[in-house]
Amino acid sequence: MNALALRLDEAQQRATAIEQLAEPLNIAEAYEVQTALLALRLGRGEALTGVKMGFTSTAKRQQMGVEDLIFGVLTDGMAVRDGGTTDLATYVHPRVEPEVAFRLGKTISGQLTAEQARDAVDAVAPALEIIDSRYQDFKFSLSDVVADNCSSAGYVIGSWNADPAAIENTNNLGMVMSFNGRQVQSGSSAAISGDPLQSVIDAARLAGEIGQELPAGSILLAGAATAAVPLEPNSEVTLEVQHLGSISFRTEDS
Ligand code: OOG
Ligand code: MG
Repeated sequence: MNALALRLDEAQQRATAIEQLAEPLNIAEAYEVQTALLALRLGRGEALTGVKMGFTSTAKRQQMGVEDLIFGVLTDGMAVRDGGTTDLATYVHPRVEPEVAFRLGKTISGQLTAEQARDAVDAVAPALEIIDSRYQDFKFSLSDVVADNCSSAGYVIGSWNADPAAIENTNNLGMVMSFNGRQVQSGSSAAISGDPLQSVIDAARLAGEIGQELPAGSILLAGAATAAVPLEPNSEVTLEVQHLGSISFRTEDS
């Protein structure tokens, strides 16, 4: 299992794709590889900042041909500052997705009611996720992508909004993502499992299933509202989320 984590870690660090796994893993084994990958990042001095949900929208499930919800981990080494720049040479074949992020005010794990999930969130923000499969052609099975930490590569979070009304009303916000002012995706936060808050419930359940908890202070990326779009060099990527504001980052290619 660790050998697999080392291969995926090296692929990420060298920004070079590897072949799909020859031996199929079961989901529990795939999450073990993900945990080993995180240990390698922590060993390099990175800190865990949160988790992300994946395949929460029909658009994403159709784009990637997979059916189940997945979750991955985020570290400070993946954070891109709002208004900052990221170098495309550090990724294999990066794509970007429009998302919503929550910040947890309470530690959660296992089954939560909708009310408990809402209560565990202390702020909400617009977010962009940069995903980058370490597999050739961005192709994978469900367990392959889980082992690859669900393609996690980068994320940008906007200003946190702690207004209880904002947290309560994330279920139908208009979202527009643009490259250099040209709209590339638009949709609604309703595409994220009907309501992005559902991702808090699902993340707590999935963490509980593998004996983990999501600590207070964690960031939770709720999942993409639309299909992902390949990043292009020298672009300004912006996301505008109704009521929550806009965020952006620039791409360069060294
Ligand atoms: C897996 C990551 C999916 C999302 O928001 O649905 C994801 C992938 O598509 O490579 O982050
Ligand atoms: Mg995502």
